[in-house]
Amino acid sequence: MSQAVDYSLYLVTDSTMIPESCTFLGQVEQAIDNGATIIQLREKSLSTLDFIERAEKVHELTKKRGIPLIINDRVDVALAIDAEGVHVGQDDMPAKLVRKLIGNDKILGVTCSVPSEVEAVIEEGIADYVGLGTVYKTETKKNVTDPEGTGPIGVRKMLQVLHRYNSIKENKRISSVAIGGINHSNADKVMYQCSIPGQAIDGVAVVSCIMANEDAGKATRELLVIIKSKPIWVNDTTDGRESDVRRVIAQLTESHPLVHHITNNVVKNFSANVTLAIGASPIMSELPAEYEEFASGIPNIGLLLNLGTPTDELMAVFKHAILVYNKYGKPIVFDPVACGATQARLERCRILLNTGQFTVIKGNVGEIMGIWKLTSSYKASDSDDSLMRGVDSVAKLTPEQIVEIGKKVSIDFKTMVVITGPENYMIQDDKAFVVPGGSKLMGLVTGSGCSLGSTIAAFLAAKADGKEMIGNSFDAFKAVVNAVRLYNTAGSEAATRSETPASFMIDFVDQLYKLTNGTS
Ligand code: 3NM
Repeated sequence: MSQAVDYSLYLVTDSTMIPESCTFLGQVEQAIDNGATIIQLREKSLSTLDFIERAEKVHELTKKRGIPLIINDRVDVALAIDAEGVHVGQDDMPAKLVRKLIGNDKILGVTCSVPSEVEAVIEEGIADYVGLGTVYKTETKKNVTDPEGTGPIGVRKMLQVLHRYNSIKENKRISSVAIGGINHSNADKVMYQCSIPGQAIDGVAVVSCIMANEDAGKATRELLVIIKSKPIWVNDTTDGRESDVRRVIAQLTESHPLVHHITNNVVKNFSANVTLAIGASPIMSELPAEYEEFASGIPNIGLLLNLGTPTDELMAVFKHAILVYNKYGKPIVFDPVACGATQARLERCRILLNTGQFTVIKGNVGEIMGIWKLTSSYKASDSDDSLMRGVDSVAKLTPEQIVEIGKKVSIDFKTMVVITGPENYMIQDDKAFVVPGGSKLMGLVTGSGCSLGSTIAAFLAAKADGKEMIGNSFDAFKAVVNAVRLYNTAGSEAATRSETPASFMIDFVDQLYKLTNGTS
C-alpha cells in the first residue's frame, strides 16, 4: 500500500486547539481541500462513540479527495470505519499485533525517536512508514522522549538505519515523515536537513501550524509551497579550482561587505582589523534586537559565529542570529572553537547545528573531528583506531584521512568545510581543494585562525543582492577557496619580512591590505 501513498504533507489532527472562529471539521476540510496529502485522526479524550462518529465524518472528506485516513492508536475504530491505516506510538499496541488485526492491505505507521526504535521496526518488517521525532520542541505533545527535540541531527541518525534497510529492500521500502515543532518557519529546513545520501524523509507531519491556524486552507497551501521549494540559503556552486582571486577581490572591495561578528573576547580587536584591511566592515553585535534589521536591510552582510568564549547567554544570541540570517538567506560561517575538547562544547555545537543551516564550518583538524562525532554515519568504534586520542594522533592523520573526515561532515551537514593547518582543505560534498598554509608564525598570533572566519564571511557576503557577482553566477565554494588563498598568501608574504610574532602580526595585516588593494 505504501508506494501509492503521498506523505509529503501529513496532517495530524487535534481538536483541542481549534480557533474560536473555526470548527474541527472545517479545519480538516480546509486542509484537505488545499493540498494535505494524508490525514491522521488523533483524539486522546473522545468517547469511543464520539471518536467513531468523528472518524466517519473525516473519512467522508478524505475519500472525496482520494487521500488516506490513518487512525491514531485505536485499531478498533480504524476497523469499524474501514480507515486506510493505523498509526501507533511506542507505548501503544505493538505494531506486529496491529498488523495482524488490520491485515496486509492497510497502512501501518510507527513513531520512532531513536535509532534503536527504527531498528526494531525494521526487524519486525511490517510497518509502511515511520514518524521520526520529536524534531523540535513542541507544546502539542507532552511526554516525548526528547522534549528539546532530536533536531535534524537526530533524524539523520534514524535515517541511516532506515537507509541500510531500504537500500536492500527496494520493493518493501519503509517511508518516513518528520514530526514535532514543524511549521512555516522551518519546514524547508527540515526537508533539506533531514536527508542523507540516498535517503530523505518523504514529508513532514504537522499539527498546530494548520489545526490552530485561523485560515487552515491558506496555512496548508503555504506550507506545501515551502516544503516543495529550495531553501533560500542553498547556493548553486560549481568548481572552485579556477584561479580568479583578483576578480573576487575587486568584487569584495566594490561591494564593501559587512561582517557581523559574534565572536570571542580574545580576538574581537584583531578580527575587526583584519576585516577592515580586506576592505570589508566589521559589526560586533551581541544585541539580538537588531539582527532582523541587519539581515533584512543590508544586502552584503554575512555572519560569523565563533564559539571561543561561550556562555549560556551567548547561546541564546547565537540561536537567534542563526534563525534570522537563515530567514534572509545570508551566509553564516561557524567556527566551533575547541569543540573537540569538552562534551559541553560539543553539545552546544549540536544545538547550534540543529538550529539552522551554516554555509561554512571552519576549524582545525581536532575541531572538525569533534563535529564528525555528531554526524549520522559516525560510530563510536570509528575512533578506536587512535584517531581521537589527543593532539599527537590528530597530527599524525594523513591528508587522505583529514579529507575523508571533512567530506563526512560536509555531506551530513550539507555545508562547506574548511580545515585549517599546515595545509588548508576546502571541502564540499565529494570535492576537496588544498591551499598551502601561510606561515608557522600565524600560530603565534592570537586570532589568526579566527580572523580567517571573518575573511571567509566577507567573501561570501560580497555577493551583491540580486547581482551576479562572480562570472555567470555566484560560486560560494570558489569564494571560500579564494578567501583562504588570500589569507594564507598574506601570511607567507608577511613571513618573508618578519621573523617574530609581534612584527609579523603588523606585517600580516598590512599584507592583507596590500593584496586586497592591489598595492603589493
Ligand atoms: N507526535 P506540532 S510530536 C503527535 O514526537 C506528535 O512523536 C510527536 O505537533 C512525536 O506539529 C507530535 O504542533 C505533535 O508541533 C506535533
